[in-house]
Amino acid sequence: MESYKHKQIHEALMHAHNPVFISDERVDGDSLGSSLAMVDFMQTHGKQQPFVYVATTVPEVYSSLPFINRCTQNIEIFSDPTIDLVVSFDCSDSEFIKRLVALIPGNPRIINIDHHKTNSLYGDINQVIVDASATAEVVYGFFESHHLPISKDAATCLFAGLCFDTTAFTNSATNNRALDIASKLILSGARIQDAIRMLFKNRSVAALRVWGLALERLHFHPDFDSVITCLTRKDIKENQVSEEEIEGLSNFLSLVTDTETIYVLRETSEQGVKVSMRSSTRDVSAIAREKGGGGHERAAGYTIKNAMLLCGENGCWRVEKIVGK
Ligand SMILES: [Mn+2]
Repeated sequence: MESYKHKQIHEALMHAHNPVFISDERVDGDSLGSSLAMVDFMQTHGKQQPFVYVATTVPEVYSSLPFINRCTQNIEIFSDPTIDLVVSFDCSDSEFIKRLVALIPGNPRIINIDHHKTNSLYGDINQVIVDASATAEVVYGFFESHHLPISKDAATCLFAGLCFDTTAFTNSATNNRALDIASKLILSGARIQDAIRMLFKNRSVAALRVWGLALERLHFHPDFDSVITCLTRKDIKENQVSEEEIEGLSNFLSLVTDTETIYVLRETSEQGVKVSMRSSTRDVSAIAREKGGGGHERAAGYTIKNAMLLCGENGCWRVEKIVGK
């Protein structure tokens, strides 16, 4: 089934006149790496390099990724009636894709390439492999099933995706296949130092200070039956760090703590509380799905709307709904 779908994807890409790629709403190493590797495929096969639509600015750390200049935040690209194919990468949220596709005057086919357990299979072709460690692994499978040589650029993109989603081959998403593919990508010339730098060497002192606040507040919370910590909008504002800079805190905590399940609660700029969960034993994607979020079995999240974080007299933090909303 998997290789049959790869064949269908290959045919659709080769026959498309004007395809557009879409990276997940949350732009990260995997959504970018997997979509840009596919841009390389298009170029190698004599096709025009498609645009990769990104919902937010591409973080500076990814600026060295090959084909990054194909990323655009210009939503106007969807008004082109000649678009006949849309390919989404690493995106489990069907609403996000449907909203964008609705802007296209024509009736394009949708290919959905992903590995999230919560993916609702919204595409005409759904290549969603939930035990893949990253969407980059699924895209690697595409190259492999067609015996396509992987260029240095494509290898670098795919390696960045794998490295991002496995937190440099340390988290529970790391499996034999991820390591096997990584070694093959290195043989194909992947620039591994670039990927490592993207992942780790990008925290400002201010961002680490905010992480410090989160470390101080770690405590066991009986309601969640987990260790939790939190960051308020004030913490983020006072230290002048972007939300993007504090992403990765939950990955870091789950890497270095000896607890099974960790929740990181963070006030968002839109009066909500974003809950990010990591667990080595529980299926947190089920909790996320129940609350309208998404993710993987061991790493998932959701947002509580119209809520804020409050610190009680006992030093324990709790989520408080904003009254009147
Ligand atoms: Mn991913």
